[in-house]
Amino acid sequence: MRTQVGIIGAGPAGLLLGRMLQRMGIDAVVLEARSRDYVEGRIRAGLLEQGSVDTLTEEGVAGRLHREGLAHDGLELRFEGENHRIELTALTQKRVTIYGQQEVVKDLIAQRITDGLPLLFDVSDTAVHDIAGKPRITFTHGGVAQELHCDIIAGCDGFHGICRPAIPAEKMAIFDRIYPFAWLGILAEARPASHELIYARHEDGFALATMRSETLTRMYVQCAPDEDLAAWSDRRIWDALHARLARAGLPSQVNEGPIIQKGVTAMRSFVAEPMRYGRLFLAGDAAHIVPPTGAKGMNLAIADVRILARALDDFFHGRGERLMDDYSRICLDRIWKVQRFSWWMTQMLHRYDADDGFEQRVQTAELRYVCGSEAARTTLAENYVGLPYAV
Ligand code: RFL
Ligand code: PHB
Repeated sequence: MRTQVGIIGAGPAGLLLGRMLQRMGIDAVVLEARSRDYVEGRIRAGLLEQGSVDTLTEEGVAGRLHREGLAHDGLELRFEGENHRIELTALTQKRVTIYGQQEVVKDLIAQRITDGLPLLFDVSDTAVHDIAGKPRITFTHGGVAQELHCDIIAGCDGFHGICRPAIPAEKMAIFDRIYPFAWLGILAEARPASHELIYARHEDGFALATMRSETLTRMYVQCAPDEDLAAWSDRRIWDALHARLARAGLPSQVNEGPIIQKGVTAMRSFVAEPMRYGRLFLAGDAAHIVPPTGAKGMNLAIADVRILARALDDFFHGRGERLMDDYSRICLDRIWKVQRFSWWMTQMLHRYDADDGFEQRVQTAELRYVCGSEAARTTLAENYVGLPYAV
């Protein structure tokens, strides 16, 4: 087989890249290790920046997003039993939208299948070859070994994929922080606690109340990185949520309901530099991970792909390699700003076990400063709704 761009991974990065290339008249084949059901059912991110919504709209894949997504004009910060609203839209003229990552993925898959474009699920033994010369991808599909020749390989295969490790270690610098805590996340059939997201700092640890719809609530509580899920009965989870999201003197807003999914998410900041080697380009989680506190992972994947698609458009349409050569630099400028924001939100809102009270007082002071200063609220808001795109 032969194509112009071999895309490895059908997450938000790979699927959106496939769609953008299609509209630019560039051929691509998307290869995915998992089944369609698995990819469409994987519960992950839920919050889209304004720019991500605009990008999906421009690409003609946002019909359902506009019907079912929940647009938010603010968020709530809760600490010391007090609630403070950050007016995202009043401060930035932008909004964020709650729409599950798996819904974005479903919409992109449906579009690609409707358009009759190649998207192979359940591929195994994927490997990349000659990435500095004439690249090839080998894989097995339906029990048959296959070879895909391409001009460019897009490594959109997430943090545990095969593309990043295919780059010689001496050609890449890795920057990594692992946090001493994780998030225990639940999806429950219950009304959301509030119509906006609540980020809470409490002496027992962080909690976040978010949602997927008016009837499906998504909540997270800080837990140990090696947490045993069996130690968290439904009762213990609800009690933790009531306590951590409490407002002094007011009844709990947390609505209980059947918990239909539970999982633990590790917290990490990770960047691989540069994001290109020869004809292999990395995009999304394949190149970087942020802790989920800033709600940035999927948005950053979309931002990478916007630049990669433009660079490939220039390359395949005779406008040269300048943007391809600049791909990594342009992406990393945004990535490090987003790393900083995600790290800052994380360290301001989580409990550090070794803390002797100093950290906690600094966190409270920082939260009070943020809530009390319009300049600081604006800084939080403009990062949260999404920084402007470079190109
Ligand atoms: P993905 O989604 O991991 O997709 C990579 C795909 O590649 C496939 N793959 C392979 N395919 C073929 N051959 C191989 N050898 C392969 N190896 C892997 C995988 O099966 C997979 O389908 O990466 P992508 O596209 O870069 O997208 C990144 C996002 O998924 C991720 O950053 C976000 O989910 C992070 N995240 C959040 N991001 C946000 O923007 N807003 C949020 O609110 C938000 N909340 C979250 C999050 C992530 C979380 N978890 C579970 C990590 C909340 C949580 C709890
Ligand atoms: C989510 O809705 O799952 C979500 C929202 C905001 C975050 C993280 C996760 O910061």
